[in-house]
Amino acid sequence: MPTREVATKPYPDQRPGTAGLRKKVAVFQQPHYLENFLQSIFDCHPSLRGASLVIGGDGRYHNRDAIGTAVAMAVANGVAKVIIGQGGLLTTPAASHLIRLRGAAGGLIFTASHNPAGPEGDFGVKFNVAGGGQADVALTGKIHAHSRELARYRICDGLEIDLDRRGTQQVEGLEIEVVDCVEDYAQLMQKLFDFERIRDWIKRGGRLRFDALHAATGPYARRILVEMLGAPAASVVGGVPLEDFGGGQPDPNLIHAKPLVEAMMGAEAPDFAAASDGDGDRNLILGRGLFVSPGDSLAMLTAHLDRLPGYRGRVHGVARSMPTSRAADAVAAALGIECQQTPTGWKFFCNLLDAGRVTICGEESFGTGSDHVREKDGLWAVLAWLNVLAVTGKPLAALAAGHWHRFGRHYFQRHDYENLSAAVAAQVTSALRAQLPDLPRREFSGLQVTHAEDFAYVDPIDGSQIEHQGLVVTFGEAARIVLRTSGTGTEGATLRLYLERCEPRDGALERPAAEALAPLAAIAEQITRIGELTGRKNPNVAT
Ligand code: G16
Repeated sequence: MPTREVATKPYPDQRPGTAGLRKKVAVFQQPHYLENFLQSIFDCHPSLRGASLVIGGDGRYHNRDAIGTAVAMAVANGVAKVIIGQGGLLTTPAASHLIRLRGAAGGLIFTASHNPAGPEGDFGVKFNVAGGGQADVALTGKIHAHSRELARYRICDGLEIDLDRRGTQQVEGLEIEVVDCVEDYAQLMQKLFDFERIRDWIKRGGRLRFDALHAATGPYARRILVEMLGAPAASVVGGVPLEDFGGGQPDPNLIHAKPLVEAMMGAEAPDFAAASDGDGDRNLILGRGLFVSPGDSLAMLTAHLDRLPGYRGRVHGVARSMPTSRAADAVAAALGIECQQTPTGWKFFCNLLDAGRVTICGEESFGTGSDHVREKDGLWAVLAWLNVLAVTGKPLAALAAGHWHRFGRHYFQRHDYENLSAAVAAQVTSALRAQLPDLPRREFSGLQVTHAEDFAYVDPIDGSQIEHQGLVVTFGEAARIVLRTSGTGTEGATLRLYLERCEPRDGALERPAAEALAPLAAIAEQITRIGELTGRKNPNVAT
């Protein structure tokens, strides 16, 4: 089969964001666009030559075409073997696991995560390296710079692969192995969690519901929750992956998973419910009448982790992204373990995980995971919670109440101001940045600013540094306001305002978050003037 060199022009917009490259489908469908970016990866990561590459995606529109292109370019760029999830499906955490399991030199995951899909929707590429983590900032910077200079890419013509047939095919010196997308991942979960106890919890009447939102986790949830753990088939909803995710947005939060949230507030609610996103790395956790915020979920799982088989006697530390609430810090202090604060982006956890400094990590953006892979993992969080429910025998609401009575409650909300012009977003950010030096010791409605900073991070393992990762105004242990620009949007700029207020353990612990945070939201407006400067009365989304 002939390998060709094709002339291409540079695409200056191929700058990877928080997790890979994300654009509208139409942008990816431009001639040579995807090829250009992939060639840049092959050129900047030469260890792929002669090695294995894992390929999969979340099943969204354009997934199969993109996989075809990636395989044709892998042959032409000297990759020895590609391992592909059957039907082109692999969740991001399952891909991370496969990379580790097979000693692959990298992985391509075609997904735009929780963004909408379909011809009018979004598409994306995540590039992970050996060890299973996302490419670091230095490598993505190199890939971007190279993509701007690239003049030619290499591709093999006339390649036909059957993505639906499991097994090995040999093409032009390239071995193509199509694997069951669930099998290896399910085996890993069995090692970490007490399946026997969860099965027993279900047998004794524990009821659960999981909404895969018609995205990649459907086959995983059906196999693990239904076939292996014995939950009734109807426990998994939205379990069939669709190219447009059924027209919905697979964003597991209070807005996009509203039907599930509402069901959990009703009289017929099961004991536990959860949802995941397009590529299966995010999670939403609900108990009967209760939404567990991601920061609380991280804190509570950290507190119970030692009781789960895969983690007994080896909980070394916890890490959270900077905007995530400080609920986990309180648990770490009580357990006497390390607690790290990193910039937003799962890749910043990887060095800490590799070094064994932290065992569990989490982000406010509905991401939780551990050192079992190098990505956040939606179904892992679901199974961890089911295991906690099974070993404690307590309802989720009782566990949460007990936790808050012990540690206090970190009320948390994120307000998103979407699709702003870049100029307006920059104006809000620079106005706050300019004020930072004057904020300490100022008082706002009884809360005193103790610290204000433009968050910078020095990686404790490799010493790499990064600046401007969000503006933080801290009111001691009592509260924080954080402002940062999203790195995952595909339209205009999105500003995120994060509000965190810690209610002491003898305080009002059972209030709705919006109510508990209303005074802090008013202070945030006074300090940032985000509503005034953007001309938006309210954020587009508050989660
Ligand atoms: C990606 C990263 C996450 C990060 C999130 C933040 O998530 O993998 O680590 O927390 O983006 O997004 P933003 O920059 O918009 O706040 P995902 O699930 O979209 O791949």
